[in-house]
Amino acid sequence: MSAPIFEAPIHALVRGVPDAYVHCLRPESAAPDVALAREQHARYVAALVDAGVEVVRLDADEAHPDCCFVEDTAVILGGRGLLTRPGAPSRRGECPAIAAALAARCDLQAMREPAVLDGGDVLRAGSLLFVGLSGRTDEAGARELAGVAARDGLEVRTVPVVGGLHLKSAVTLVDAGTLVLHAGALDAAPFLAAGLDVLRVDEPAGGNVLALGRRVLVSAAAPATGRLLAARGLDVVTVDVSEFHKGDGALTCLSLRVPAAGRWCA
Ligand code: CIR
Repeated sequence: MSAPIFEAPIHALVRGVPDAYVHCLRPESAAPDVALAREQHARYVAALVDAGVEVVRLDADEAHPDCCFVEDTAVILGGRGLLTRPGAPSRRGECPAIAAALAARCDLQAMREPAVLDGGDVLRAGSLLFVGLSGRTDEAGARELAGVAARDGLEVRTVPVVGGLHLKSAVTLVDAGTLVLHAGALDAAPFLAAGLDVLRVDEPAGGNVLALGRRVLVSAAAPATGRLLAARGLDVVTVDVSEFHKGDGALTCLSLRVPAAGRWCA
């Protein structure tokens, strides 16, 4: 069987920003402006559409202030996936609506208590799944994912996350064999050991970019990262997600991406 090809996702699930977003889980920082967050969300969705991704939109859920950060609620590996048990108890109620929306697109297995895992802690690079052990994801969660992933021949490798919310707060995929990593936030050694190229950047928001094939979305808060990736020939699109950074989120968090059959995506 030939290895799957890295490509832009075919579908992406997004969820609206509730009024309650002002009460999202966040560090001690300024409260987000919900109206501006909605405008930024609309531009983020437009960037996905412009990249050729078919977007599936779910309504906001006022009972769940963090519901727009859909990435944390599932890990999609193609035809198969894991419905997570998010590390923050207040977020677990986000999952049933996600399960219903994904039911027709992939075969989802639900995680069992007491394991916890957030999708923001899962970084796929080819046949490897790096799983961040963070304040939201534990060893049992990594084992649950490993069980699902093994059926597709994928291997889980755990990585300690000491600063920051999630693994992907600090490191994300740029292309099939390259990562961008916020230097100082995370040790590059596990990724280098896997044969990946690692581009180190100094901007905190630069560690989280969203690769959609050759196109890469980069936060407006990381202009030097955008220039670095453009110089490598990538099609960089800058998206302002300031109000999601205030909620400890970034570009990947705002969508759940589904690859086409026989493909894999960021
Ligand atoms: C949380 O603390 O759960 C949200 N305020 C932010 C989640 C960001 N998600 C992500 O990085 N995948």
